[in-house]
Amino acid sequence: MADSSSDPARRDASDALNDLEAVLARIPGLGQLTQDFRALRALIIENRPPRIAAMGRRGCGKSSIANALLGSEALTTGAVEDTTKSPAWVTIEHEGRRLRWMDTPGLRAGGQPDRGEQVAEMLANEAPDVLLFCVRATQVDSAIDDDIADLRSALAAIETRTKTRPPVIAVITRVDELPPPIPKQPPFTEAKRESIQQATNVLKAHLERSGVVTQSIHGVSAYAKYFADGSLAIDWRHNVDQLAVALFDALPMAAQADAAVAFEASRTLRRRVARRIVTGTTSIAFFVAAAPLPHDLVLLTPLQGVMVLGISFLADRNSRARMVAEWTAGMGINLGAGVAMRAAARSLIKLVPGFGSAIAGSVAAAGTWALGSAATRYFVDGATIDETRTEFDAIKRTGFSREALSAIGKPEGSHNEEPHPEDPSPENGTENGSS
Ligand SMILES: Nc1nc2c(ncn2[C@@H]2O[C@H](COP(=O)(O)OP(=O)(O)O)[C@@H](O)[C@H]2O)c(=O)[nH]1
Ligand SMILES: [Mg+2]
Repeated sequence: MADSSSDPARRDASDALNDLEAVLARIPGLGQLTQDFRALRALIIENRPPRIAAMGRRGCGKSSIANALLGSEALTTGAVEDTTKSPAWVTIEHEGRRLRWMDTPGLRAGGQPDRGEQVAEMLANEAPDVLLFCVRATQVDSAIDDDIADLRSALAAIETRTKTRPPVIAVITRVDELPPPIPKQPPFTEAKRESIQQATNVLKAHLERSGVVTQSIHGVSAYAKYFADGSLAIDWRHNVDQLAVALFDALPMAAQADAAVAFEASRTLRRRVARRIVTGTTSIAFFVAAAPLPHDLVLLTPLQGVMVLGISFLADRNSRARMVAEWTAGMGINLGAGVAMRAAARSLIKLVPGFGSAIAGSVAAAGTWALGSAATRYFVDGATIDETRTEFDAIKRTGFSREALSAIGKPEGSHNEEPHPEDPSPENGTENGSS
């Protein structure tokens, strides 16, 4: 995914949202949309790759976890790490799916006195969104106090310099190595699952005793091998999807869209990002149409353009350009054109509101919801353009679904909208941009 600054479509989308917010700033009640505007900006415009720092002893399987999440052999594994190499953040990328990753044996590993200082500095300079505390399944009870002490030092180093503490997710790695030895690969037997549960309890007790707060603990097997063409040769991954969801939930919103694309097992995550984009846009559309503004459509079109653009970013990288073209032809809605109408929206800023509304709020919301659902079906779920158009026409005919009605005006409550330390808190100004 390109940087927002270098991407004209994102710049246009940003302008469109700014203009729209400026128009709406004149109408009382905008405050209730602050969260929606913030979500759209975070998910569509400000998005960046998630920064994940994995800490754990050499060979515990940190790099394998990055590979398992991405679904490719992006990092070499099993290699004896070069202890003279400085710890560093790397961007790992597979077919346009990107993660910022730092893989470190910890502050005290390596036997070099300044190594810990280097690790602390890397962590503080580019604070991780999430810290993955990795412990090999067979070692949850062996010298674990040292590992936890190291984790605490890392957290303290980050907190001292950045004033925030990243969420910690604990990962018990290589769970396939727990008894019984057979079968080695998933699906695991009841006995193996019991061993995993036991290891989890042990680590949990150690963490609780030491007072380190972790969001969750996951027993994971990350073992996978790939053929030269990238296809899977052996896939013994276990629980990687669950870890991906936990990571996603722990991320600030600005990193969630990229994470949803990056994690291989991520259709549900991409669907969740799409859904948040659609509910946010629908709320704003409802407000626009219900407000005493003329020319609702002039305002709604760019807004819907931003929505579909954001959803299109969730498509597979390799097929996105083709899909955007097909969408334009098949749906008769040009992705670029909607956003380009912002010039018209801008002229409206000067108008004094006071006219009756051209369309009912519920109709505008229904149309927006239907369009967003269609875009999700097409760009995320992989429906064909014909299926998408047929469903879209059906929704337009039968009208507003109950689901759409209940989604209007409130952010999706079921999942984590709990702000990451990086997310601005709701009371931190309303960024109305009313100038
Ligand atoms: N059996 C098994 N082996 C694993 C698993 N994860 C990693 N490994 C192996 O453990 C070794 C070290 O893994 P690596 O990811 O390089 O560990 P790191 O040093 O922590 O980055 C490699 O040979 C991996 O293939 C796992 O879940 N199960
Ligand atoms: Mg490694």
